[in-house]
Amino acid sequence: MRTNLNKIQRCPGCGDFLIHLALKQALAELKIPAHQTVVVTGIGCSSKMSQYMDNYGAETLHGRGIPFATGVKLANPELTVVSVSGDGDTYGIGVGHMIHAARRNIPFVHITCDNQNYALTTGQASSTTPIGAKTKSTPEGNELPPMHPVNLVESAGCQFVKSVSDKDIKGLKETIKEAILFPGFAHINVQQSCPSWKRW
Ligand SMILES: Cc1ncc(C[n+]2csc(CCOP(=O)(O)OP(=O)(O)O)c2C)c(N)n1
Ligand code: SF4
Repeated sequence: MRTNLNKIQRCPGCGDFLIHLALKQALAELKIPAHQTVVVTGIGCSSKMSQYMDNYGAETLHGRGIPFATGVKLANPELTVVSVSGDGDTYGIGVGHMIHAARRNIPFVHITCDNQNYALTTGQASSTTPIGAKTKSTPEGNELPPMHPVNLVESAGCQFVKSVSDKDIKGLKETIKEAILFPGFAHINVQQSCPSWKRW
């Protein structure tokens, strides 16, 4: 939580508003006190979320939120630890950490805000960009097949993997609650809208 913050830096219509709201509501409905909650993020538009929550938080390095969250949970298993980052962060630069978190099954939640692009750096193609999508880095259309994150994380051993749309705010909130209560590593892939760059 940043105490000197007077503005949330997001574009109008960004799906991160909905994911942020669902996470806050889930924590409130489970009555988990702020001083027992840590939200860890990587770097990206979605990763700014740790600054905007009322609990403890850490905005770490690009792709490195998951190892940081693992360390927090190991150091104090009583804490509720939620890691949040984008698809570039989770399935690109940080994909190795995601696979090993799934294998280790340490009980914390990772939420991927999957807007199918690297948004903070102005919309380059990521691991989940569909074939044909025109982005800053693929002006003629993306030629690479997208990764299927749910299959990937499941095959690495994760026993709680769900995919939810940011538009299903109630479903997302309930899924986050289930994930927090799950006694192992839980991963939620949120299909996130990004009106500024995701135009496919
Ligand atoms: C090691 C490193 N490489 C590259 C960057 C530049 N960088 C900052 S944010 C970002 C993209 C973030 O995309 P994503 O994780 O999908 O999150 P989004 O912004 O879409 O929410 C990149 C490449 C960085 N900060 N650190
Ligand atoms: S660029 Fe996309 S992900 Fe980033 S704040 Fe704007 S709408 Fe949200």
